[in-house]
Amino acid sequence: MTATTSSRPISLTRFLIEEQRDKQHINADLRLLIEVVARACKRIAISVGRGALGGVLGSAGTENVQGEVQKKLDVLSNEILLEANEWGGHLAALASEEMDDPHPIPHRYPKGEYLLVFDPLDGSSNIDVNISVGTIFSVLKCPTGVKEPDEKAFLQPGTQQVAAGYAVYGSSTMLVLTLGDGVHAFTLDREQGSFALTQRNLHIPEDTREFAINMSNLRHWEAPMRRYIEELLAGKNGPRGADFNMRWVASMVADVHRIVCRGGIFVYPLDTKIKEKGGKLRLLYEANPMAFIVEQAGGMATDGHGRILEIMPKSLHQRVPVFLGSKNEIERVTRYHREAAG
Ligand code: P6P
Repeated sequence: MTATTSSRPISLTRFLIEEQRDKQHINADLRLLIEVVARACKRIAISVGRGALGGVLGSAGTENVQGEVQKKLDVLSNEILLEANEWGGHLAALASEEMDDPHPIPHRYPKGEYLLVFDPLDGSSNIDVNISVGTIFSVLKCPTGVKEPDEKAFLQPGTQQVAAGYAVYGSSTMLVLTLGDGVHAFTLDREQGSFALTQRNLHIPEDTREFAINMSNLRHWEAPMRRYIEELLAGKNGPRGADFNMRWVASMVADVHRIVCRGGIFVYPLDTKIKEKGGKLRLLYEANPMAFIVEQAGGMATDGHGRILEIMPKSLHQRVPVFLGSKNEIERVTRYHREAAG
C-alpha cells in the first residue's frame, strides 16, 4: 500500500479556492484579485532579480507625488500592477504611491466591486545596493453606488480592508497575505513559477528584545520617543532590566517581514523634520496594510496614540507615524506617548 498523501505544500491557487469554497472567506472576484496581484509580483520579482543585467537600475529621472525621485523599477513595477489588474473585471479603480490620483478602469473593460491601493516597490532606495525591497497592497470595497471612484472612495479606515499583503523580494521571494483570518506565507517556487504555502497562521510573540528605528533622527524625536529608546539602550542595568538589539534595513517590507516571522517592533515616529507632513510613511498603502497583517498575526499597530486601522484618512497620500509589532512593546511605547500628551 503506497502512501497517497502528498507532502508537497499546496499552491496559492488551491489555498484561495479552499478559502472561497470551504470557508466562504472570499468570493471569486477577490480570489481573482489576489491571484492577479501575486502574478504581477512574480513579474516584479523577475525584474528586481535581474539587477544590473536588466537595465532597470537607477533613477527614472522623474519625481512622484511625494516629491521623491522615482527609480526605473518604481515606474516599471507600477506599470506591471496596472496592466495586470485593468482587464479582469474585479476592480473599480486602483491607486498607487507612484500616481497623484486614482487610476480608473478603462471603459473597454468591466468594473468590479474592489479598490486596490499599493506601493509598487517599497524601499526602492535599496535596489541599487541589492538590499531586499517589496510590494505592499491593500484591498477595499468600492462604496456602493459609486460608479466612477475618485480619491474620496479610497478614504476608508483600515478596518474596512478585506485583504492586505506584501511581497518581499529577498533571498527568496515571499508573499505574505491576510484575508482577515490569520496571516499566511507563500514562497515562490521558481521552477514551478508559482507560490507555495509555506506557513499558515504566523504569530508575532508578545514580547521582544529587538527594535527597528532610524536612530539618526534621535535628536528630532518627541520626549516620549526618546524616553522609550533610551530605556532600551540602557539595557539590563537600566529600567527595562534587559539588553535589546537593533535592526534597521530602511526597507519597511524587510523590517516588517522580520517582525512577522520572529517578533520585534518597527517605529517611524513623528520628528521635528517631518512633523508638518504628518509622518514619513503613507497611511493607505504602507501603514494600513501592514497594520492589518500585524494585528491578524497577534501584534499591535498604533500611531503613538490610537489604532492605525481606526484613523479616518483625509487624503490619498496622507502620512502617519507608525509603531507596530510585538504587542507588549507597542502598548508600552503608546502609553508613554499618551502620558506625555496628558
Ligand atoms: P529612512 C523606504 O523609502 C521607506 O518608505 C520605508 O520602506 C522605510 O522603512 C523608510 O522609508 C526608511 O526611511 O528615513 O530610514 O530612509
